[in-house]
Amino acid sequence: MESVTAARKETTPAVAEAAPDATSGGQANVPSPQETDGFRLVIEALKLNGIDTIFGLPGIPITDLTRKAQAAGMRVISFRHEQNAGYAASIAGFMTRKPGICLTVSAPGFLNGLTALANATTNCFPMILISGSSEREIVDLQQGDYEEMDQLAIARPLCKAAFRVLHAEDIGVGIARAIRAAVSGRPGGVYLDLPAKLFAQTMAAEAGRKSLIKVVDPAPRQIPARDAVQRALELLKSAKRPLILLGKGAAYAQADADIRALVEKTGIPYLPMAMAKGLLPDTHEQSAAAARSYVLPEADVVMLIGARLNWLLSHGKGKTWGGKDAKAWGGQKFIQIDISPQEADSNVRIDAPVVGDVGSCVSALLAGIGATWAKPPADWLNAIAERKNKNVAKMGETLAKNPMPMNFHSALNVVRDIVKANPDAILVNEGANALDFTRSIVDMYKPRKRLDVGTWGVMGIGMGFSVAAAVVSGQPVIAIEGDSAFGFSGMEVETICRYNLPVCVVILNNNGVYRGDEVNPTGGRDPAPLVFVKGARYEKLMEAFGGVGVQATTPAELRKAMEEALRSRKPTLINAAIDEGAGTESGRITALNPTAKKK
Ligand SMILES: Cc1ncc(C[n+]2csc(CCOP(=O)(O)OP(=O)(O)O)c2C)c(N)n1
Ligand SMILES: [Mg+2]
Repeated sequence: MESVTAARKETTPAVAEAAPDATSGGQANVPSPQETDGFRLVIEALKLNGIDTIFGLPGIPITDLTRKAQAAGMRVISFRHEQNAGYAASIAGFMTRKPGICLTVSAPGFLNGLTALANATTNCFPMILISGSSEREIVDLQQGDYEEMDQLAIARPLCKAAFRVLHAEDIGVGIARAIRAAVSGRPGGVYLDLPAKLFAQTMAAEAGRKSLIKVVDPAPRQIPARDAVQRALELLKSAKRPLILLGKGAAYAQADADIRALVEKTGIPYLPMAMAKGLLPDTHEQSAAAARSYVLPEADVVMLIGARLNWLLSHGKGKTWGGKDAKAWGGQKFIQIDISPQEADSNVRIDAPVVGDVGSCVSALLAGIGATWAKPPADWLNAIAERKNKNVAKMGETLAKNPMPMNFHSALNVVRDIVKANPDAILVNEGANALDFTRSIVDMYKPRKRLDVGTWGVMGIGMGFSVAAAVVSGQPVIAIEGDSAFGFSGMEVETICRYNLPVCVVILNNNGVYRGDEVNPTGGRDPAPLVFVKGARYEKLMEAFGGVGVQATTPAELRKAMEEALRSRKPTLINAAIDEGAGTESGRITALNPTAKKK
C-alpha cells in the first residue's frame, strides 16, 4: 500500500501538468485532484509493478499516454515502426525477466506490432503489446470506424493470453493479469487491448488508487519433484558419453552461477545454443561447440537445460543424432529440464523429464550431485578434445587469411577480437551467412550478451534489439548485420541517433540475400531477386542523422572503426564490403531450402 501512495505522489503533479493531445481532439483532460483517469491509472499500474520503460509509436488514441508516461518519469522510447518497438520490448523482457512493454495505435499500428508479439511467444520472451483500439460499439457493428479492427480476436491465437479493459476501475486487474501471464510459467507475449474511451474515463482518485495491484511473486518458482530429479541423476550417472545442452531458457533463468557449477562439478561437456553462448565463456575447456558434429551422434545421455528439441536441434533425431536416416532416432537417452510439462516427448522420447523453472531444477540437481560425482570417462573427453583442437586449428588458419575483398571470416576475425576486448558489450546478430559465421566465429564471455534471430530465424530484429539492449543495460551494443537483414529495421538508425545510444552497427555487405553475384537468367533489365544495389553506401544513412558512418574495405579499417565506436560510444554504422560471392544459399540451413535440396 505504501508504495502505491509513493508512486502517486511522484506521478500526480507531472501528469496533471502534461499538455492535452492535439491529435485526440484537443480537449484538455485534466481530472480534478479528487479524480483520476484511465491515462493515469495505466501509468501508475505499470510503475507500481516496476515497469519503467515503454517502447512504442504514438498516435490516436495513445498519444497522450506516451506524453504522460514520460512526464511521470517513465522512459518512453519512440520508434519509426511498431515492429521494431515490439522486438525491442520482447528482448527487454528476455534481458530483465520483466515484461517488455510495446505501445501501439489501433489497427495498422497494432498489426505492425503483432509479428513481434508472435515472435516473443515463440521465443518465450515476456512482453505485453498494449494497443489502443477504436470504438467498440462501432467496431462490433462493423460500421467503419477510424482504424476499425477486432484486435482482441486477431491477437489471441498469436500470444499466450489476450485481455481487454473496458472500465477504468479494471485497469489494475488488467495490467496485473497481463504481467502474470507474460512472466509466469513459460514466458510469452500478451496482448492488452485498451479502447480509446477508457483513457478519458474518470473515477475517484482514492478508489482508483485502491484498484491497482502490485503483483506479488509474478513468476513463482516451480520446484521440481524429488523423484524426477532422482531419475535424472541416475540416468546421468549411468552415462558413458554424457552431454549437456544449454538453451535460451537457461540464459533467461539468470541462474548463471548454479548452471556453471553444475557443468563444472559434473565435468560433462556442453554445447550452448546460440543465445546461451557466454553462459559459460565460449573458451571454457568443457565447451564442445567446436566438436558439435561429433558429440551429437556419439553422446549416450543428453541433458537439455532450457533447450527445446525443435528444428534448431534437428528435432533430436536423424543423421545429426546418429540416426540411420532423416527420421530415425539415434540411441541417446534424454533428460529434459523445462518449465513446461508439455515439452517432453515433443519429438523423441524423454527418459527423464524434470519439470520446473530452470533455476530450481539446476539447484536441485546440484544438491543431488553432492561432492563425490565421478567425471565422465576420459576416452570420451579425450575424443572430444582431439576433434575440438583440430577444428580450432583449422578455423585459426581460415581466420588468418587476408583476402581482398574481405570475406566473412576475415571481417569476423576482427569482430571476434573486439568482443573479446569488450566482453560486456552486447552482440546483436541477424542475416544468413552473417548470422551463421558470427555465431561460430565470435566467442561470447558473459551470459545474455548474444541476442539474435531466435527460434524463427526472423529477419528484422536488428535495430529494435540494439535499441533495447542499449537502453536496458547501458552497455555498448555491437550489431552484426547482413545487408538484407539490416534493411528490415534500418530506419531505426534515426532512433539510435535521437537517443544517442552507444550502438555500433556493422553491415557485412555482400550486395544481397546470401550473396550478391546472381544475374537475371533472361538477360533482362531487372536484377536477380536476391541481389541489391552494388556497393551501396549504408554508412551514409547513419551520417544523415548525425551519427558516424564508415566505409571499411579491409580488416584494418574495420578494426579501427570498431575500436573508435566503442571508445566514443557514438552511434556508428560501419559498412564492411564483403566479397559478393562469399556466402552460401540459406547459410547453414541449405538443407531446409526445397530447391537447394533438389540440387
Ligand atoms: C521476416 C523474414 N523474412 C525473410 C526471411 C528469409 N531470409 C532469411 S535470411 C535472409 C537475408 C539473408 O541475407 P543477408 O542478411 O544479407 O545475410 P547474408 O547471408 O548475405 O550474409 C532472408 C531474407 C526471414 N528469415 N525472415
Ligand atoms: Mg547479404
